[in-house]
Amino acid sequence: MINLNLYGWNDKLNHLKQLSNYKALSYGRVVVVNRTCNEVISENGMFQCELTGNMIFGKLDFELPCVGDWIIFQSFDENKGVIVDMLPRERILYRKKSGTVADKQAIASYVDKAFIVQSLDDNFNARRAERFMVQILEEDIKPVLVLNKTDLGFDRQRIDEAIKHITHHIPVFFTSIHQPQTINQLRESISEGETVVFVGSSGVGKSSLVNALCEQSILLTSDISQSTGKGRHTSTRREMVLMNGSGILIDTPGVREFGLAIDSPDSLTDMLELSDYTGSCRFADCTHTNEPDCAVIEAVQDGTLDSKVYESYLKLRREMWHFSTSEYEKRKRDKFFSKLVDEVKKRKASF
Ligand SMILES: Nc1nc2c(ncn2[C@@H]2O[C@H](COP(=O)(O)OP(=O)(O)O)[C@@H](O)[C@H]2O)c(=O)[nH]1
Ligand SMILES: [Mg+2]
Ligand SMILES: [Zn+2]
Repeated sequence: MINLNLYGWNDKLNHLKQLSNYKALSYGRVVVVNRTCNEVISENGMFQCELTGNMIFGKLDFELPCVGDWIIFQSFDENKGVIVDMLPRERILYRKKSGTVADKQAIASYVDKAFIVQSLDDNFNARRAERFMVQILEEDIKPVLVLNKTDLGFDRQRIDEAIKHITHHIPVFFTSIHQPQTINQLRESISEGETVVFVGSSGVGKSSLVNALCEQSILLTSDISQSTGKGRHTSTRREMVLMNGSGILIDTPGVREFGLAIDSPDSLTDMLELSDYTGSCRFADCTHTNEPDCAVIEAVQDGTLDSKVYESYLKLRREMWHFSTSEYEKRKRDKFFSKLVDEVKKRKASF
């Protein structure tokens, strides 16, 4: 019998399960999502589960089970099952689907912490760290900045300076897979039953860190190919692994484009430490773009506020606004479709 508490199962989830029509069936957590079937860890081991037509029909992509979801399934073989229900989702990490603007894709759910991994070479980018942090905080997930590959040598002062405005909201770890004590420190920050998702560009060392934290090679890393000298990208599927006596780690393939799939830009000023200034603008509804006596613009002008942080703020805000309008458009569209369905039903009934 597998103890699902180690995978994050708790009283609250158990209560939610009792509300399902299928409460008598088996339950488990999605570990890997494939096109046609999901791997689910349950009290009786791993099951390959398909989705019922009802589960798929009428659902948008991001509403389908993702890694981390808790689902209820009917088992029909020693290790096969059909997913019949999904517990209400919490703390989901979304990413913008490539090609479409507002469509989002669920990366992982029931996430407690997100490790934003960057490597201390050209990959280090304070703007990208801000972007990840903002979205993660919006989802009530704790962001953690993991700056990896310290062994390559880096300018600590420059890094500290670049991230000083966000460190109130985000703990920072400096790691190297070649320096075990840095991995131990990271491991100690993860508690039992806690779900940690790793995000960041491809090649920064996410899979290597997961392997190092688990003290075994569970995931494939993109080691430099002997023949071409180029790195290979091998972790194409999202994977969830259990750490000995500790948390649950979810690796993701490189997420280059992490869209802001949220629609409340208000907290942005707080996250980027602009609230100190926004309170002193002349107008209460100041947009901090072209108003007279705008304390934010003044702070940029006199150098107390880094102009890069200000630009980042404007950019993220624009994106959020864009998203909220498209969400609104989408809801309008959904309403239109459900009306259409109602009318078709009515017409059918009158035949
Ligand atoms: N020097 C150094 N290389 C690392 C470190 N962590 C990972 N790597 C290397 O970086 C490459 C990409 O690692 P991988 O874990 O596949 O990155 P991912 O794409 O983020 O999962 C591999 O060649 C790793 O061996 C580190 O701390 N220091
Ligand atoms: Mg990887
Ligand atoms: Zn202002």
